[in-house]
Amino acid sequence: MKFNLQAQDPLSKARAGEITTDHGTIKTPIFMPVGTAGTVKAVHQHELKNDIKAQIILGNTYHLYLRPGLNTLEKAGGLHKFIGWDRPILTDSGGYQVYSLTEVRKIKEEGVTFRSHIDGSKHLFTPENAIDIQRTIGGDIIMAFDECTPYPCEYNYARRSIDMTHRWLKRCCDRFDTTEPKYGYSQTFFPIVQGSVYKDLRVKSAEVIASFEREGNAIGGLSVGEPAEEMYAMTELVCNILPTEKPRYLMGVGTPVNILENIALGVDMFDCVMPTRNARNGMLFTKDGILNMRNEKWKNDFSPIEADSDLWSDREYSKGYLRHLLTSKEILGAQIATLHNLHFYLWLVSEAREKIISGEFYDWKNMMVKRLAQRL
Ligand code: PRF
Repeated sequence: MKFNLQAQDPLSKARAGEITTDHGTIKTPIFMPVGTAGTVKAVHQHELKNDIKAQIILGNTYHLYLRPGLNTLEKAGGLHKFIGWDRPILTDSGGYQVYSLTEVRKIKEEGVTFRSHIDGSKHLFTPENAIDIQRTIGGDIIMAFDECTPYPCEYNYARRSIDMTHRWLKRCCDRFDTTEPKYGYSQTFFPIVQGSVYKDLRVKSAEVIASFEREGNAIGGLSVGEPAEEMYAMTELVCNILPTEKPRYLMGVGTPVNILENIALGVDMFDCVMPTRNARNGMLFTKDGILNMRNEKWKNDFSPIEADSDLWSDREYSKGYLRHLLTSKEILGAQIATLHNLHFYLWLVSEAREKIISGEFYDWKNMMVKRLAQRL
């Protein structure tokens, strides 16, 4: 993997760059649609490529390991081949999904035991097998096995937790550095900063993570319920410590406003279920604000979802029809709304990139932040 910094905004910490992987180049800042179980829900790979212009998508170790399982993924020749996607893929380590999806779990020094949310079967994730599993899935970028602390979190718990996450990181690196990719293209490994909302813990964690000198770095443990101002304060602190010449990935963030604010603080990569999940619940993100498509007020509005959009389905279908599909729980409603939201998120980050390159990012961001938060 290579990261090439191309431009920096003079009035903020925003940057534009290019990440090159064996599956192609990613122009940053970037948003990565979440394809948890080998599919970005309700979207064809063809649409991801041609309509949304996704440059990289995310997969989840936890889900893919449980189903279809490693045997199938290995026989298919890895996740890219299995799902028919030839651009980059990033996989999360499972070090978040086990905490958010499983009820019965036990966190120990060795790793985390948990029960499958599918059939109740018992499993153990360790730093070592999280790397082995991600080797088999075959993501271009693979993630450290960490503990994402909840919010709120006691200081002493968060302090002990980062120490364990750092010990786990050493074990992840040892495994990564002594194993090979399975499918002939290279994989890179990103460690994850934790530390809850405590400044000294974030500083310490960022310093430890930076000292591992991997090709990119991630920030975890945010957007877990803390106020946005606390999130920004932590991102700012951590971005000042993580090296400038490597990509920074803020995990699981966020709203369009969160994305712009964090770009301004120096973040290059984002992922979040919000555009896809909220689409299925009828929430549409637009340049002028947020629209609840289940609202009665759209019932007899036959104007296009977005008349000047360059997405065909935004021009082709009316708000009233989309409202009907969503309230009737028709599959096509989820498809149209998801396409719209992902297209918007990818537009937002590519526009941010252009503004960074042209030196207009700061004022544009402040103008957009006001518009994006409006409820229409
Ligand atoms: N760790 C991992 N994945 C994540 C997170 C984390 O802290 C978050 C937090 N927002 C989202 N996804 N491994």
